[in-house]
Amino acid sequence: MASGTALIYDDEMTSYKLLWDNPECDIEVPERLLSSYEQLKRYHLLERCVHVPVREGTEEEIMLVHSSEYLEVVKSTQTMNEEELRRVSGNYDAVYFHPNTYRCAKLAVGATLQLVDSVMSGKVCNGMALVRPPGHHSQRNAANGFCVFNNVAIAAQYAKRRYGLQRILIVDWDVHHGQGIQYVFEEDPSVLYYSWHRYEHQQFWPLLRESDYDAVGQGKGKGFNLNVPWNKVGMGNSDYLAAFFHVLLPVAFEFVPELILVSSGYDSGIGDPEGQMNATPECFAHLTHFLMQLANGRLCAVLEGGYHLKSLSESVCMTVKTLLRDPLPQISGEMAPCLSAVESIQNVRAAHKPYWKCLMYEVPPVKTAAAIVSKADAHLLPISVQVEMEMNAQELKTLVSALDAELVKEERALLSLQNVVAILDKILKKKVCNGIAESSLASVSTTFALKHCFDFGLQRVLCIVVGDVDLELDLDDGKILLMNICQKQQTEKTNSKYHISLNWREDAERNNFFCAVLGFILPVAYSYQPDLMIIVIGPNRSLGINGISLLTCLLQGLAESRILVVIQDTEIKLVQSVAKTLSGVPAPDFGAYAPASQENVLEIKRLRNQLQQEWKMLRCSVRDWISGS
Ligand code: Q9C
Ligand code: ZN
Repeated sequence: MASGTALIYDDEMTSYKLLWDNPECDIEVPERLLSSYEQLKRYHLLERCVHVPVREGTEEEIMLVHSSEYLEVVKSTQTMNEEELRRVSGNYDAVYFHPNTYRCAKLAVGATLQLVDSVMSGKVCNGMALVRPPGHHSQRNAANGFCVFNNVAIAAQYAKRRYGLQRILIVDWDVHHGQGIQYVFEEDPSVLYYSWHRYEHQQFWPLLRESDYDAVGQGKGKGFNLNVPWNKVGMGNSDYLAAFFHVLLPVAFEFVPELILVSSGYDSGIGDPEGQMNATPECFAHLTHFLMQLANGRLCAVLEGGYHLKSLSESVCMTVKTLLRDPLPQISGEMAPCLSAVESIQNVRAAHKPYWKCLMYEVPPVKTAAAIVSKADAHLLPISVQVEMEMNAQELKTLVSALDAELVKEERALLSLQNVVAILDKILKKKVCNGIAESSLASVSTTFALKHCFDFGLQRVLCIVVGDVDLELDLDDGKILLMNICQKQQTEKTNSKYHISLNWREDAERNNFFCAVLGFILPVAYSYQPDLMIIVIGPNRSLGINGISLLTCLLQGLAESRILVVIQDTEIKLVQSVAKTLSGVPAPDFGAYAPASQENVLEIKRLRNQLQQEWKMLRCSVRDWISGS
C-alpha cells in the first residue's frame, strides 16, 4: 500500500484579490493561503509532505463540469479593467473577479487534479491541495460564492474517466452548502455527495430550498445526495461527530468508495465569521481520521472556505498532521449533541431510509409537527413533537396568491394561515404524518387548507368541525365530507350525504362520547375512505378535551394517519393532549364508563337511520341490511 502525504500549493494562487469595496466578498483574501502555508512550516509538517507541483487545468478538464460559454466569460476577465470586472462580477452572487482570477482558477483545478493523480497512481496515499479560488459553489454556467471553477466536481469527473472509478465519495465539511457539487451529481449514483451546512430553516446563504435534508438526489441518483442542514449556529465537536457517526459513516461504509474527495472548508470551525460554529481544530483531525478508514486511505482534501485566519491555519494543520498519521489530539467539550443537531440527523436518516440498509430498520420518522402561537409553550409539548418555525412570509404569499388572489391582500387572514399552511405542507409532502396548528381564524384557514389539498391532488378530505366555525364550502362533489359536532339544535336542517350535523351535548362529568365515535363517526369515516382528515376546533365547543382526544386517537387508522388539527383559541391543555395522542402516546384515561344520555342515544339513532343508505358501514342489524340493499 502507498504511503506518504502530498501537499500541493503555489503562491501564485495568492496573486488575485478584491479591488473595490464590497463587504460581501472582503473576507476572501490571499492571506488565507499564506497563513495556512506558514503554519504548516511552523509545525514542521511541510517538510514531512511530498511536494507536488501545480499545473493549469486544461480547457477540456474544465469543461467536464462547465460550459464553453462560461469558460469564455471567465477567460475574458483576464484583460478587463476594474469597471468591466465589477460589471461581470455583478452578474453572479457573491463573486469578484481580478485580472489574475482566471489564471488562479486554472491552477486551482490543476492542483486538485495533480493531487488526484498522485493518490491514484500510488505515488502517495493521501494529500491536501491548498487552493484559491475555492470551487464548491460554482456551477455549469455560473460563478458563485467566491468560486469560479468547481475544483472538486471536476476532480470527480476526471477520476471517473481517467481511472474508471465507479464510486467516489465527496465529503463537504465547509459550513456552506456546496450546491454546485449537488447540481452536478444529483442524478449520478457513482458520486455520493455529503454536505453539512448552516441552514437556519433556509434563512442562511445561499438560501436554497434544495439544501434541506429531503434533497436526496434524483432519478438514478436517489439516495446519493446527503444534506445535513444545521438550523442553529454554535454547532460544535460533538454535533459534527454525531453527524459522522449517525449519517455519513454508516452510509459511506455501505457505499464502499474507491476514492474520497474532501471539500475541505474550515469556515465550519470556531471563530469563523461566516459559520458562527464552535468546532475546534482538533475536530478536523478526528473527521479526517474517520475518512482515512475508507477507500483504502485514498483521500484528497481540497481547500474551500475558511475566513478566520488563525482557526483556518490551525485546522489545516490538524488535517495534514492526521493525514501524516500522527496520533490524534484529544477532543474537547462535553460529548453530547444538541437537540437541534439531533433533529437534523434524525430527519436525514429518515429521508434516506429507503436507500440504505444501514438506516432501513429502527429510524422512527418524525410523526407529529406543531405550529403554535406562543413559542414559549413549546416545552410543554411531548419532546417527540417537532415544533415548526413560522413560514417564510414571501413563500406564504406566493403559495396563497396562486390559490386565492383576494385572500393574499388581507394581512390578518394571511397571518392566521401561516401555521396551518406550514403544517399542512409538511403533511402533504409526507415530511410528517400529522400535526397541530393554532390559527386565529379557523374558518379562513381551514377553507384555504381544503383548497390547498385539492390543488395538491387529494381526492377526499374528511373535515370534522367541533364548535362554531363557519365554513363556506361547496359540498356537492364529494371531495369533502363535512361533519359538524355542535350543540345547537338545528331541527329544520336536514343532513345530506356530504354535510352532516351531529348535535351532541357532552356530559361534563362523565365520558359518553364513545357511542357517537363508534356508532356513527367511525363507520361514516371508514365508508368514506379519506386521503386526509382535518379536525377543526372552534369556540363554544360541546366536547371536552377527552372527547377530542378520543376522536383523534381512533381516526388514526384512516388516511395513513394523516390528520391536521386546527385549533382556533389558544388553549395549551388541549394542544398538549392532542399532541400526545397524535404522537402515539396511548389514549388518555377516559375514566369510568358512563352510558350516553337518552338525548344523545336518540340523536345517533336518528342519524343512522337517515344516512345508512349512503354510508353502509352504519348498518348494524339485519333489518338495516335488508332495507338498504
Ligand atoms: N449576503 C465559500 O465559503 N456570502 N464561499 C454571501 C450574502 C457568501 C462562501 C452573503 C459566502 C460564500 C467557499
Ligand atoms: Zn464556505
